[in-house]
Amino acid sequence: MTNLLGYFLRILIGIVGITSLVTCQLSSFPEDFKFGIGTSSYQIEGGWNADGKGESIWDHLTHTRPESIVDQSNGDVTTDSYKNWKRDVELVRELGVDIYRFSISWPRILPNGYKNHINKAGIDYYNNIINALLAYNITPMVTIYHWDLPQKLQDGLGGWTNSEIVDVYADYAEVLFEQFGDRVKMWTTFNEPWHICEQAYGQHYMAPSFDIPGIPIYLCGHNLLKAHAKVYHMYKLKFKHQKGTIGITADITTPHPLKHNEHDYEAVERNFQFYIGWFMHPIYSKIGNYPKVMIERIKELSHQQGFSKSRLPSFTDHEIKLIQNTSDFFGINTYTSFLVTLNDDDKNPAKHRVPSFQHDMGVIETQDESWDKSGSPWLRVHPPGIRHMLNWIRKEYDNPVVYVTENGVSDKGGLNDVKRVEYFNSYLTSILNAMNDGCNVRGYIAWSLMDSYEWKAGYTEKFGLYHVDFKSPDKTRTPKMSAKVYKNIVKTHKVDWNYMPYVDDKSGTTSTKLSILLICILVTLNAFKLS
Ligand code: GBH
Repeated sequence: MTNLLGYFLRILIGIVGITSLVTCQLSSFPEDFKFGIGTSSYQIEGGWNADGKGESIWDHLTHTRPESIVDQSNGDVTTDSYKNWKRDVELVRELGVDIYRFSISWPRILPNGYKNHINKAGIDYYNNIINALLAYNITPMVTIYHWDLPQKLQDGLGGWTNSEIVDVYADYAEVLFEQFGDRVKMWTTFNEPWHICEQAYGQHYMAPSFDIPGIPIYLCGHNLLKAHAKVYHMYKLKFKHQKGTIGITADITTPHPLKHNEHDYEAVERNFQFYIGWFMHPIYSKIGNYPKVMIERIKELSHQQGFSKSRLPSFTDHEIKLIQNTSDFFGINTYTSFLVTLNDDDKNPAKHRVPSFQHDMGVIETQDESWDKSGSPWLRVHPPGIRHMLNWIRKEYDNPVVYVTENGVSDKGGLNDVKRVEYFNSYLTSILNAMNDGCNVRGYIAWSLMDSYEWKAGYTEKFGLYHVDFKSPDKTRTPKMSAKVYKNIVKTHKVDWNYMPYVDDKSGTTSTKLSILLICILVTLNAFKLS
């Protein structure tokens, strides 16, 4: 009897051993999966007024209202990538990635915003970067707009709230296709429309930092979608011969139900629609237009609030058709998750201002205190979120081609960034799970190449795989542990939990790993022998 029990126990342990070995095998990304690394112009370039560059809304905000930045800093110099671009291309190459995702500064190309004056030095700057990347066989993925609008367009037009911006943006994009399109084959029209509109016009957050909740944000979104579609069609017609792809990148903090009841599931769905759907429903859904829940809620609330029409503008049928199917890939940025519940009382101003985006959505967002903290107050580590989010996109939009265009975590500094390594491993594992669920994820772009200017948080939050010594004259870059691990992930197409060897003090780690392996092998062999 005891013999029999021992016999079964051994088989059981053997099975566990084999399964763990097999699951290791499955956790690898397909051969043609693309890995990349990302940055954005204002965050890394510096040279804010060098060689004819015009002022951007971020130059303006940080210069005129430095108190609105946590450490009163600005991006005047930051990592000085304007001067150090060669070094930065080398960093990208060191990582071995397929893609470098960076953005072009509109006022560096068109100092006044308009195409009547093109800044030659700006063109040269990006040409140099693009050519250097291609020489190393790295694909440039260019974001046309990552938040640094020419200040002249803000002052003169009211930025994204004026429909004039549609044509002006299209002119700017046309200059980029003309100048760089022979070599750049991956374009993104916008990085994070939600931030461009809600966080910039609806609250004092991103530049131009207006605090006019619930009204200009929807004008901004409307113009942005039209601008996106206009540029997409121009690219596909006039620049067809360039044979490139063009998409858009939205962002989301993945919502999960606070409690498992119908009420909170509705909050999850509404949250997805207000963040992702606002911009992606018009482009990706079969019926086009804004999500039904946004149209209905904003119309109803506007009416209750005494407005003569909905604060959410409406598209003509022609416009709806024009915006549909205008993205070759679905870009998504994500960092963290929310727990959500419905705001029971729609008229409850104590919870949300009236009117406002948050009040229109009618959802209360919190985070689980048990989720690991990062270097940013808004970012807690919750890896299952990304799988949940990718599956929502799969089901909602008929499984489009997806690129995770940003994902990463912040800390307060240091080279032994174990938490960042764990973050990448666990989020990538969650993406693999999503791919096993059937999600069509084709690429992953880690954020960010190096520590840089983190918008309102200034230099107080670090997202880089490379450390930047901002005090040194040449802004010295040094790889963190995460750079070495990510390099290995890119090379092997597998997550890498064996990162301890990258720590300077690695006493004991190799022997621990060897003993675990030995035990696994012995147990497996033993089970085989007995059976
Ligand atoms: C990305 O967007 C940006 O594309 C990138 O430039 C940036 O460096 C990266 O994130 C890291 O932040 O709770 O009110 O403080 C995500 C933008 C900006 C999302 C800050 C959360 C905090 C909102 N993030 N925001 S709040």
